[in-house]
Amino acid sequence: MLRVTSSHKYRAWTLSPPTTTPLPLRRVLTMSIREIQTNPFDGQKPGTSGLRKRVKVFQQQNYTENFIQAIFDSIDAKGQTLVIGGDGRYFSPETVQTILKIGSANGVAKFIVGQDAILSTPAASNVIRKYKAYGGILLTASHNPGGPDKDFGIKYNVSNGGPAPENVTDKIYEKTKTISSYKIIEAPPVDLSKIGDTTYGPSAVSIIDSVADYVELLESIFDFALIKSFLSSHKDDFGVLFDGLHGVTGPYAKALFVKVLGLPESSIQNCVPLPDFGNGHPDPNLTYAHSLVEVVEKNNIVFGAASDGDGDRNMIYGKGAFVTPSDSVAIIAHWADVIPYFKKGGVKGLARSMPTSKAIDLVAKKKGFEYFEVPTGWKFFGNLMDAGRLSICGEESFGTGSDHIREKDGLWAVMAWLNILAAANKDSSKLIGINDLLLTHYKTYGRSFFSRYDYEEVPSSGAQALVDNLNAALTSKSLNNTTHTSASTGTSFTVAELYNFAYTDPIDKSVSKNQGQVIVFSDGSRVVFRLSGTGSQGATVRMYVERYVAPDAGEAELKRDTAEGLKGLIEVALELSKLKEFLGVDKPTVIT
Ligand code: VG1
Ligand code: CO
Repeated sequence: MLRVTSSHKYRAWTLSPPTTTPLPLRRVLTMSIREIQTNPFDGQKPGTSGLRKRVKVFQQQNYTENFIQAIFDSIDAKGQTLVIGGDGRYFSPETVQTILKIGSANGVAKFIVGQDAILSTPAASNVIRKYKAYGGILLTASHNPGGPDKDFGIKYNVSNGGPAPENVTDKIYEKTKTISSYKIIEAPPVDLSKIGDTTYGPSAVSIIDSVADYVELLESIFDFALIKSFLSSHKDDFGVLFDGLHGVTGPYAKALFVKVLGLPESSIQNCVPLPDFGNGHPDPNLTYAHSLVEVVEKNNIVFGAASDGDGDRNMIYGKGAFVTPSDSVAIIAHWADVIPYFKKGGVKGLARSMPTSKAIDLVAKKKGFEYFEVPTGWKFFGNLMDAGRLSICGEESFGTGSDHIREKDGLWAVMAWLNILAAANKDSSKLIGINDLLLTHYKTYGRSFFSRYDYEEVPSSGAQALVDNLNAALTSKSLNNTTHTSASTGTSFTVAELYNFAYTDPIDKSVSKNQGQVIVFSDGSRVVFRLSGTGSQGATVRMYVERYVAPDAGEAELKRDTAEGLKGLIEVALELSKLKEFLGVDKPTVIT
């Protein structure tokens, strides 16, 4: 039961009709604001990308309300416009109504909401920017599974369209620790399925088409005419398949691939968003996007791609060809000038998250671009973009994007690849595919073999012990100059340096410490250990390994299988971190 602290907090609202054109769906005219007493919940700390917990946790009485009120207590949204979007996962429609009620009580003037609570993360970023909103609340746990027993998430984005920076998320967390009440209006639910404007208590609500603005944005970036003519002249030897994994990108992909590019319906699959993602794991990697991999292999599809639950990740995968995200962003950076957006605006700078391979650094060096290494999480790219110093960036976790918005963008990356392949094939008599582009790139820049091992939902104590042990070696320098030899390959690696990554934002000088333990070897190879900030239960340890091979290593070496190329280094990394001992597990949950 809701408890009202005192009756004088009731306030009647009588709305005067809008002064301009009457809104078509005006319905709620009188409402009252109530103040409900509540108690703080532990652990409402936003992680790498918002607050993510099990749905059951969010369903506890006042849990979601507290967090939403904490957002409003940390920002000044009075009289402002706020965007609400998300991947449509289980518990989203209810939460949209909660945000409308609490947001309205906190003085939000206007809400822009994606139809059926759907706006992909990149589309929401675009809508915030395009309509000059104050910020947005995104209901998503991204690639985490959805459904009554799975995950939900709430993320706040600021006016540049990007995830709130740490000073804002820290403030929200502080508020959640002391919250004693939240404000709410009593109002009937808004029909999220009907596009149009309505008044809602003291506020206005605008339900918008989830797809239109985003398609228009991509049309302004890529050479669609070139892509279209390339695809139509290669109907027989260049099959395309996009897999939405039942996440939010379905309707966007349908608009782009079928309507705009004129590809057959069979070029998209799993493109109806489902609240539980069809009971799948909407994460575009070789393990979870098996629905894509199987069909691509079976039907000899040259160009396949998939996206995650909220549409900000991507995987590029063609028949016998897998592009690591670290290579993908480097290749897009190398080919940038075939993309009209960069041809016109130029490339201002490049960046990657710390664990991402250094492939993009090599492109920056060769082309004379400024480049940056930031901590994990897209929020760190925003300041650089706003300052006009960053155009293209990426993360090893299947995140690629540019300064067209302030989130990573799955379908943008897919279109970038199609644009590049269309341009590469322009004057070629033989079809140039994904592997041809990769090899040419390696022959120019060398190859950074890269892989990530995830140990999901391990005991937090074991994860902490692993980190503590590395920190101890860091302080005592006990690992420095030690040489480790892989038993199976016989390769030796000597530790040159061990450090804990910290970042000072070049624009606002804010400092983010403790971003992962990095072991650098004398041959330039790297191993990074990091605790995940997006897991919803227990701890997840990530181990990232990278080994560079120079362009002149020879074709056989450059084309080697990733697992082969990294075998020795992985063995050494596991041995010197004592990972298996600390975590009590033998094998990673996922290898990407
Ligand atoms: C993971 C990835 C990180 C990414 C984040 C959000 O974070 O490693 O690169 O930015 O997910 O992506 P972590 O802290 O679990 O390693 V998404 O698509 O979940 O918004
Ligand atoms: Co995502």
